[in-house]
Amino acid sequence: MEGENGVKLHGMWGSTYSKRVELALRLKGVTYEYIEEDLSNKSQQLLEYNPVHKKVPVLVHNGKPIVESYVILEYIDETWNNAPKILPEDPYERAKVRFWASYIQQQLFEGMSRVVTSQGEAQEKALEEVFASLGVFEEGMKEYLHGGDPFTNGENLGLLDILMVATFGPYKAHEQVLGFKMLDPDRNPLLFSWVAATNEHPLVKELDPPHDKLVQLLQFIKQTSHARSH
Ligand SMILES: N[C@@H](CCC(=O)N[C@@H](CS)C(=O)NCC(=O)O)C(=O)O
Repeated sequence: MEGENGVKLHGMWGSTYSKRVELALRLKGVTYEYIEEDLSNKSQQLLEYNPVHKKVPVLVHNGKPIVESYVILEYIDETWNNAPKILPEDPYERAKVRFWASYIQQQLFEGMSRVVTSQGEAQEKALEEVFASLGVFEEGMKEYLHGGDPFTNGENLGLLDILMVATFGPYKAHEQVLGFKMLDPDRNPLLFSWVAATNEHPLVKELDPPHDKLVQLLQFIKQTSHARSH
């Protein structure tokens, strides 16, 4: 059994959800032990720590598990209360950031997953929806991305930067697997330059999965979801 002290993270290298949590821990300067899970043969600890969903990421802090990436991000921000803060201090600003965080998850990430896992007409429809959502999001982010700061949190990564780069950071791998662009500099210049700048952040670079390995994983996800739907 794992010890009671310290911080441990059960994750998976290619998981956007795990990446969110790793970025937050590194941003706060928290030392943690990383445990890579084989999702086709999950560890006993993972099943015990997350009996409801049996998914990664799971953060274990002094022996206590915290699950669901978004919940973990807020836990990290509250527990390691040092700068940089991941969420704004002001309740109204925090509410707005949470609204957009949920938009990234529900409209962008889930929309993008539908594009990857569908084909033909269904894929075209899913893609149109993602394009429409990206347009709305581009407008919404104008409030945060102006005045020369690279990130929505100024010089530091904040919640929206973490979620956005975990979702769209590997856009080149997405393009290679799909054969078309979802994040297009002509259609979404602000979002594109934001993601490009975020990809250059040293912490993001540290966690960048190898492009070819990610392409293989995405191809596998695409193929297995197509096989299931036939
Ligand atoms: N809502 C969860 C989603 C986590 C999730 O879907 N994790 C995937 C890896 S990307 C997983 O563990 N899948 C294993 C399974 O479904 O059995 C979160 O935000 O943490």
